[in-house]
Amino acid sequence: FAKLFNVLRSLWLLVGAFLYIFVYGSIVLLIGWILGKEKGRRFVLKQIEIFGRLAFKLLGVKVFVCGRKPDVNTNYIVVSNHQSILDIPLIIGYVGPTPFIAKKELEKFPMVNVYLKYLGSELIDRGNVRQTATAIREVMRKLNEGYHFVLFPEGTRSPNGEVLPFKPRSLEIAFKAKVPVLPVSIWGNHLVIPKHKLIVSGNKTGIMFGEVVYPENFKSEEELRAYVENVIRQGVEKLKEVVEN
Ligand code: DD9
Repeated sequence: FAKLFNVLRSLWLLVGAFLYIFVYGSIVLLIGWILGKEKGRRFVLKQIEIFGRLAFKLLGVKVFVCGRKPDVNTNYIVVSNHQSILDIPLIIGYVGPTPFIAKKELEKFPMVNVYLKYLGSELIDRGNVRQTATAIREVMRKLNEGYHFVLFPEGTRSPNGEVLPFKPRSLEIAFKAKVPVLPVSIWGNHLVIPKHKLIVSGNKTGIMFGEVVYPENFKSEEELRAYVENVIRQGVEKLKEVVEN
């Protein structure tokens, strides 16, 4: 019976995602355009945040939120572990509608790519040195304008949810721009929609906020990276207990 339920949920994921992201998503963009620049942008961003939270409700997944998002009176970079495509709705729903620094491959997802761009995301083609340099310059420019960003320093989704080693230099942008880092730990999304699968299975997930980290307190990117990685790993361990019990 549980298997049948999961198959039905997976079908629902495909149909629901299409209706929500393509059909409703187009209507939202149209209303945003009609409302005009500022009012329209506020409306669309609110809808993106609502989508982030509703995605879990519609899939029948309970979200445990540990800790409160700390108040930071400047812009920051959200640094999170990465397990599943569901990390994107989880972050936009519970951290806020924030641009992503992500792999160029996400450009392939119709409509999602429109929304990623709408948020001001920078998609990086890691095989292309020149494009990467331009995208990083753009991130730096937007950080100076006060944008927040989300970054997944493992560089890929972890297949079993365990935190992968952070890629060397992955926190260089935060270190160079001296922008506070908001560590975020995720546990459970990899069970709901695992990497390379569209079968919905688990029904619990969680997100935990760590204390804000200030890059100016570190001598090098390596030191900052090791510290943040450790905070996120500890967060994941605590979350496992909350989500799995
Ligand atoms: C109102 C539909 C919102 C769809 C948002 C997709 C977000 C991807 C970043």
